[in-house]
Amino acid sequence: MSTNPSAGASRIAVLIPCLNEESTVAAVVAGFHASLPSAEIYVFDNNSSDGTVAKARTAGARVAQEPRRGKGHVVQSMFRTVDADVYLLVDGDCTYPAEAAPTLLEPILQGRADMVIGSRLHPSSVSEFDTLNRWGNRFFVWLSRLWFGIRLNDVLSGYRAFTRDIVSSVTITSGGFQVETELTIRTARRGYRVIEVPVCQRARPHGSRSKLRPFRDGLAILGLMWALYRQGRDD
Ligand SMILES: Nc1nc2c(ncn2[C@@H]2O[C@H](COP(=O)(O)OP(=O)(O)O)[C@@H](O)[C@H]2O)c(=O)[nH]1
Ligand SMILES: [Mg+2]
Repeated sequence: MSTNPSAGASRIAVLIPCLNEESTVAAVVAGFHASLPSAEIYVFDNNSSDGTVAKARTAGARVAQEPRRGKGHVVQSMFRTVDADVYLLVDGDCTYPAEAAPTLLEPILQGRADMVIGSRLHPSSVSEFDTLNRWGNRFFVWLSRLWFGIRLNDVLSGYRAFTRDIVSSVTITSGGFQVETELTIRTARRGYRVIEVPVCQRARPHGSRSKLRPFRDGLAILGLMWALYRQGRDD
């Protein structure tokens, strides 16, 4: 069930979904070049209307295009097309610390975990959430425990590391922002070892806008969880 790639030989892929992130993508790519010098960095764009693609390329990322809009479609495309031993998924909005990348990867490289979630709601994290987001996250954490027995502090984090084994065996069907929840639940209930490390999340810089629409996307996450709950364990 688990892979144990030796740290030195592992090919690491940093996966960054981006839609109109021209103000931050270059800093994100540079941050991961600095914290993981041997990693290959991929930006997955959805036909952004701003300068995201040019900035990502100039910063040294490989840029891929996904025609179907939505973060989930982009993650499906990443899973299909990027070949690596270990994967690190992160937002392109400069809200997650690139310096934490080695801490997320270490348990995987040492063979102690299959997925490591950067938890913004860990007791020792200091994260800048708006109130709706914080309570939404708490609700989904509570529901994950109730319906799936998942004991984590943050099931929706966009910052996480995982193995090649997970990429090849966990099926993602979500097209939008349900993707993190689906990845967490399907991975945990297949018996993979999912752990958390605390990360601190900054607010988006001024002028940069979240693509999340809290009510619509919150309902979609609830719908996905209900479908997985009804479906049971045999997937
Ligand atoms: N390629 C692509 N990236 C997306 C899409 N929607 C969101 N993203 C990216 O996914 C990441 C997470 O989205 P974000 O708006 O930060 O959501 P939040 O962190 O929940 O506020 C960001 O890097 C976005 O640019 C999409 O439709 N296509
Ligand atoms: Mg974000």
